[in-house]
Amino acid sequence: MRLDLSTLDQVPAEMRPGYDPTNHGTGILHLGLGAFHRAHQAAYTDTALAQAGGDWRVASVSLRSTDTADALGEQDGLYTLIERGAQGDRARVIASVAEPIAAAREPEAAPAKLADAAIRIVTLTVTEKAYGIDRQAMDVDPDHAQVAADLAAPRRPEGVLGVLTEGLRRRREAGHAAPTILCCDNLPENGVLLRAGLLGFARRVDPDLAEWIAQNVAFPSSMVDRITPSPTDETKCRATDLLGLDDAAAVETEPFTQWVIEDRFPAGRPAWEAAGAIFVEDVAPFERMKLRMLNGAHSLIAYAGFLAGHEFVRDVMAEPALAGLADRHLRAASRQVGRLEEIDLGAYRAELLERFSNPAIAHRTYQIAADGTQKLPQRLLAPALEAVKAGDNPAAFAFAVAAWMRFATGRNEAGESYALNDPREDEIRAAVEGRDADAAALAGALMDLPGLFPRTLSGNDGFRRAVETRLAEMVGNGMDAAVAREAE
Ligand code: CS2
Repeated sequence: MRLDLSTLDQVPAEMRPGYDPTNHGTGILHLGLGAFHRAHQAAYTDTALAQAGGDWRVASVSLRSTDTADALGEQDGLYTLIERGAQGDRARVIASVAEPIAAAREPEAAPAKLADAAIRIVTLTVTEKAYGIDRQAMDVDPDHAQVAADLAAPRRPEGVLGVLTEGLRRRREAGHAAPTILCCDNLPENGVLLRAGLLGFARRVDPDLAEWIAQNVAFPSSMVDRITPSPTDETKCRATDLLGLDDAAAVETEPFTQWVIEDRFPAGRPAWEAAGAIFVEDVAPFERMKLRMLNGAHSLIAYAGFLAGHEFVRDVMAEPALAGLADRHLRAASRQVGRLEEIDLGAYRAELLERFSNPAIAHRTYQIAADGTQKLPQRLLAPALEAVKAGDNPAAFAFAVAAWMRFATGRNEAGESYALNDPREDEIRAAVEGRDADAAALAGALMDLPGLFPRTLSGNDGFRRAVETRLAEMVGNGMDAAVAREAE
C-alpha cells in the first residue's frame, strides 16, 4: 500500500506529522523540487507548521524532470525523510509540500501561482548553473540558453529568471503586495546575486516592472547546509521497511542540518527558528565559512577521490592520506573565515570531517564532481586568490584545482571516459583535446577558459607553478602518487 493522506494513520505515530496538513493553506512557492529541498526547507517548514501553525505549506515546482512531482502527486505531497547516522536511521513523514508541480507539463502553473496573493515567499534550490546570471558583471547573462529563450518569449517562460519575472508581472498587475524571494543555492551572497540577475532580466522585458521589483521585493541571503545524496531504489526500500508503506519520493539525508537566514520578510514567514534556523543581520560570513570549508573540501574530495577510484565520500575519508588532505584543506579555508561569534571554527572543522565520514551516507564523488565551472569560483578560486594576495601558501587550493583539471580530461586512470556533467562541457573538451598528457598545456588551456579564473590568479606565476607541478604528478604518476606526495 502507498503512502498518502488516506493511509497516513497507518504510519507509526512517532513518524507522523505533528499537524493536520489539510488545515493549512499554501504560502510558499518553491522552484527546484529536488532531494535537497525535500531534506531541508520542506523539513524546516514542516516543523514550523507543527509548532507554530500558519498557512505556509509549499507549492513546489520541478522545472525540468517530472518524476518527483508525479510521485509526490500520487502521494498527496507526502514523503518520508530518513536521517541516517551513527545512531541508526530515523524517519518522519513530511507534509509541508501541498502542491507538487511539474513545469514541463504545466508551464503556466508557476507564474500563475506567483500571482496568487496567498504566496508570500518564493524559495529556490535550482543549482548554480540554472540561474543564468553573469556573476562578474552582476547582471543577467543573455547568452545563457534558457535566459535567451525566455527573453525571446517572456510570457511563456521556462527558466528561473523568466518564471520569476512573468509571475511578478502578473502579481503587480493584480495589485498584490510583493513576495520575499529567498535564494537557497550554494552561491556567495546569493540574495544580492539573484536580485541583480532578476533586475537585469526584468529590465530587458519591462523597465517599469524592474523598478517595481527593485523597490518592493526583499531578497534576503541564506546559507543552507545538509548533505543529501541522490535517492536510490535502496532509499525507497528503507522507507518501506520503516513505514510499512510504499513511498516513491523518499529522501535520505544526514542528521546534521543548518540554515542561516537574513531576517527580511516584509510579507511574513514561517517560524523556521522552531526547527533551528538561525536569523542574522548578515549571512555573508556564514556563507563564506560553508562555501570555502564544506563545499571547498567536498570538491577536493570529489575530484581527487573519484580519480583515486573511490565511489563515495566516506570511502575517500577512509584513506588516511586523502582524509589528511581534506583536513589540510579545511584548515587553509578556515584561516580565511575570520571570527564568528556563533560558531567555533575548530569544532565546525572536526564536525565536517565526521560528517564526510558518516558510514550511513552514500554520497557519490561523481555527483559532487558535476558542474565544476559553476562551483570552482566560490569554492576554490576566490580562496586561492585571497591566499596569493595575502602571501599565504596556496598549496591546498592549488592541489584541489589541479585535481579538477585532471578530472576535466574526461578519462579515468583505467582509460575509461566519463561525462563531466558541466554546462561548459563542450568548451572544456575542446580545451583539453590533445593536451591531457601535458600538464602545463592542460593547465594553461583550462585557466584560459573565458570568465572562469580571475586574471590576477591565472597570471600569478607562483600559483600557476603550484598547480602545474601537482597536475604533472597526477597526469604522470596517478592520483594515489600525487596524494601520497602532497600528504608527505
Ligand atoms: C556538494 C553540496 O554537490 C555538491 O557540490 O558539495 O551539494 C553539499 O553536499 C551541500 O552543499 C551540503 O550542504
